[in-house]
Amino acid sequence: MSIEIILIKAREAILECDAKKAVTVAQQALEEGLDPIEVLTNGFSVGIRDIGDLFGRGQVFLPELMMSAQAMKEATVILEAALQAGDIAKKGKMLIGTVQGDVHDIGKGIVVAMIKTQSIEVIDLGRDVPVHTLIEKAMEYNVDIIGTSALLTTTLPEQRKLEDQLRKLGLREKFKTMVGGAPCTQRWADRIGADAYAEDAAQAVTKVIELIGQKN
Ligand code: B1M
Repeated sequence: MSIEIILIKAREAILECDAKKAVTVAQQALEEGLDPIEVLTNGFSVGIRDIGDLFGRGQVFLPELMMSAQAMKEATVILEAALQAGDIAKKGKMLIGTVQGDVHDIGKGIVVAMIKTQSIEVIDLGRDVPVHTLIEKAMEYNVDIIGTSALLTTTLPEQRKLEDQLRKLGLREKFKTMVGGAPCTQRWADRIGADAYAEDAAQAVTKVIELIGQKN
């Protein structure tokens, strides 16, 4: 099956909220030797964003959105497993979490999977993570970078809270920070004083490597 057909089917599976189809398409993609990241980025992710737009316009409802998210997660697990793990803890360490009040973690999962392929250790605290936990764990694991993902305009201020809290505790210079998530922009990162912003998982990898270079 060609990459074009796989991408169409991947998008369809998410729009149809069909986890079984999503899993089959992910497996087919791997059997065909296709790039898992391309299938995630240009297939499944397009579907989840499209369903998000329909949700935003009131054309689908929360249960469908949740089923689509579940289908996306099941496909993601299969595709991520095919990514090269690489040797852990060679170049640096990063802590990452979705900010408090926010349960969106599909995109963060893709970012984590991509960064792990670069011999960078990633400690993923999951979702709905308070700022104080991010800081405590960053200290405990002595990481180089703290990354936060925010998908809601209402939770975006948590990224600013992290910057403020780090400054208040005199820890701002100890860590590099990176922000991401759909409502996030370079302008926002500049405004709050984050060290880096990444639009997608591929850019996140580039930025993380740059940040680690600046630390060493
Ligand atoms: Co929600 N949701 N959702 N949702 N959801 C959005 C974000 C929304 C835009 C949909 C819409 O209305 N059109 C809207 C937000 C509106 C706003 O704030 N402006 C919204 C809403 C309103 C809500 C609820 C409030 C709905 C409700 O309950 N009434 C609720 C909130 C719950 C909460 O968090 N407290 C809610 C719930 C959910 C589900 C649970 C059903 C599910 C999440 C499941 C999960 O993640 N486990 C869900 C989903 C799936 C979405 C959409 C459809 C898709 C998100 C996604 O996975 N995108 C989303 C619509 C959309 O995004 N267009 C939507 C695909 C993913 C690959 O992209 O996450 O952007 P993304 O990640 C990218 C980049 O952003 C970047 O790289 C990733 C990979 O390329 N990136 C980083 C992300 N993090 C990064 C970190 C980095 C660097 C880069 O460095 C640290």
